[in-house]
Amino acid sequence: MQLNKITSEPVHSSSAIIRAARVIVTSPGRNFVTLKIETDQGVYGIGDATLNGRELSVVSYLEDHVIPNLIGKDAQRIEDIWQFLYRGAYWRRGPVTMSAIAAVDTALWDIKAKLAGMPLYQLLGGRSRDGVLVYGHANGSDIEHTVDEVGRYMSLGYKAIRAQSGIPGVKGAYGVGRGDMYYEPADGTLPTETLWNTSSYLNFAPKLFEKLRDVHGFDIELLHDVHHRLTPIEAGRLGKDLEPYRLFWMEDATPAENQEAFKLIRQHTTTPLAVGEIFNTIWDCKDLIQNQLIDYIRTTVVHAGGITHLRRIADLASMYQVRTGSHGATDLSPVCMGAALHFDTWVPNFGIQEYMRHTPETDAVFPHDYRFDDGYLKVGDTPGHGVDIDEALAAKYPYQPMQLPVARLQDGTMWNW
Ligand code: CS2
Ligand code: MG
Repeated sequence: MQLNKITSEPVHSSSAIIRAARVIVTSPGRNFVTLKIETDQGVYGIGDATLNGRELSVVSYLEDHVIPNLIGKDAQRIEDIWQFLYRGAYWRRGPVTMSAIAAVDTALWDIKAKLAGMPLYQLLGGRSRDGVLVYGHANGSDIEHTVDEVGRYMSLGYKAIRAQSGIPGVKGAYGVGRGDMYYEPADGTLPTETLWNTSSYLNFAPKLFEKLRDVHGFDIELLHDVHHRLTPIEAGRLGKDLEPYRLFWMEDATPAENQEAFKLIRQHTTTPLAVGEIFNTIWDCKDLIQNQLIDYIRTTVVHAGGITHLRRIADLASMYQVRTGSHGATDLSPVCMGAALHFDTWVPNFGIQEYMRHTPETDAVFPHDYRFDDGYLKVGDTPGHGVDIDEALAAKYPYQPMQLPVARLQDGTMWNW
């Protein structure tokens, strides 16, 4: 039997030995970190490793601690490599570790699907749907502007729209864009200071959705992101006040470290709850799902350990009728989006996918075959996850240090951004 020269393991006929891996950092308008893994079969795969505002920590984790362990391994053994990186680190979980593992995992699924000559969704179990329902972001400086923006997204074909608005008395309210395309929060080498006022927000938000339903009716799905700002009882009140406007979901109503908090929210409202964009393993999701305290789980390919781990989370969620609603902000690269769309095309308990659209510069660096079609994103049939990186173009956009904003209350107290 032929043996692997580096690891002395048997080489099977289907093996694809990893001979090189490297990290590519590019900033076509914002920073992205991409892992590229090459095999002796001439096939390569790529995975997203972007952790907004903390990008270089994942670069170091990959270059210094992961890549040396990959060389010589069989890229076909995705599960074994996942377990090796997760158990082998000893220090489990956390956003840096799990984003690095996700990048490896995504690249390996890309390789496996390319070797099989299939689009990734086929390997996962095939199509469960024709297209992936996405929600876009409408945001405005005030109610009138947000109402117009929702109308504009409807005319673009969106069936589901997240609405955020500037709030009188709140400087730098979350989710309000500065350009005319969408909201891009990481905007300074040092964090921008924003101001938060819970009372102003709680009085304002129901008025926004009342107006949106008055003008646009009930045939459009509306979503809203509270972005971790409320206490549990405040979140309960907001959910109750929003009930007449039938939201698709209310997102991140309170920070989720204390999962018990969601019991209190649930006791007060039937507005569906979505959580999980900052979760990184199934352990963050377990209690919320098993106690049926949420309706949508927002974990993503890039921040929650890749396709391999996201599948476990989705399977757990399916037992409790919790559906997926993966994070898809612009700080998740097109590589993550491509992989997510294959996952969404397969996953039985799919709910919705966030989609913010990348800039033309970003789209050019990451050529991809997914496309928007009347409110849905559709994956192509290119073998793999269908996203590539143009390295020569990527090299023209060097890394730009950027951080996310912070929030303070009126008296200067630090709050949750
Ligand atoms: C947000 C994100 O899309 C969302 O739901 O919560 O914009 C989030 O603020 C960013 O991804 C942070 O990097
Ligand atoms: Mg969010």
